[in-house]
Amino acid sequence: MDKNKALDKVKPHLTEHRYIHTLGVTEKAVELADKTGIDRKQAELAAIFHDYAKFRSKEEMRGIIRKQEWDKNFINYGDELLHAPAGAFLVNKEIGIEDEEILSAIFWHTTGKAKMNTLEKILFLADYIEPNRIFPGVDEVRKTAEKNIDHAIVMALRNTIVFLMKKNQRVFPQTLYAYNDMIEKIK
Ligand code: DGI
Ligand code: FE
Ligand code: FE
Repeated sequence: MDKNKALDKVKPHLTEHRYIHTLGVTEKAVELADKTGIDRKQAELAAIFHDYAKFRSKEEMRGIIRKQEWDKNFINYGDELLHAPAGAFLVNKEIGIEDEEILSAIFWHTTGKAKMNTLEKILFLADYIEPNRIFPGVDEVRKTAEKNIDHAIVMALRNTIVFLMKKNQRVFPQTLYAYNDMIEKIK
């Protein structure tokens, strides 16, 4: 699917703000794909559809996760997690994307996981550092990403884990596994 067709398809599902974020993630993901030598069209499509389910009802998303018998923790660890696995499902069913690597990158884009492949890493990081993001610490991660993508991912994971801890929220187990796995990689 070409870029403009994909953008036309995702746009009605997003707010203006979320669409602008999506354009930023797409730009970043393509840049990181070129840097790591992976397929830029694959990175582009994963980025365009990564937040496809963001505005679906929580009940619909929970229903999908239950029916697919996916990790119940996606339901138990905070509603923000629902749109990633639900999005992978809906992008496949409604848009017809069948590339398992794209679907997996969308599935894990919020939490990360242990042993991420390059596409999964790129989408996770692009979502965090795309140019429209403004939150404390993002510039430091952006600068680090210029030099070392794995280092930048560790920083993003650490920031997210600390952010959740400061709000007395639980951390999704795979996010901790992602951190443990990436920490070993940068040694
Ligand atoms: O959808 P976006 O806003 O672009 O970004 P995202 O998919 O990374 O979602 C960010 C939200 O997800 C943010 O509110 C923090 C939350 N989050 C990320 N990792 C975890 C998490 N929430 C919980 N409870 N546990 C996690 O491990
Ligand atoms: Fe998201
Ligand atoms: Fe996003």
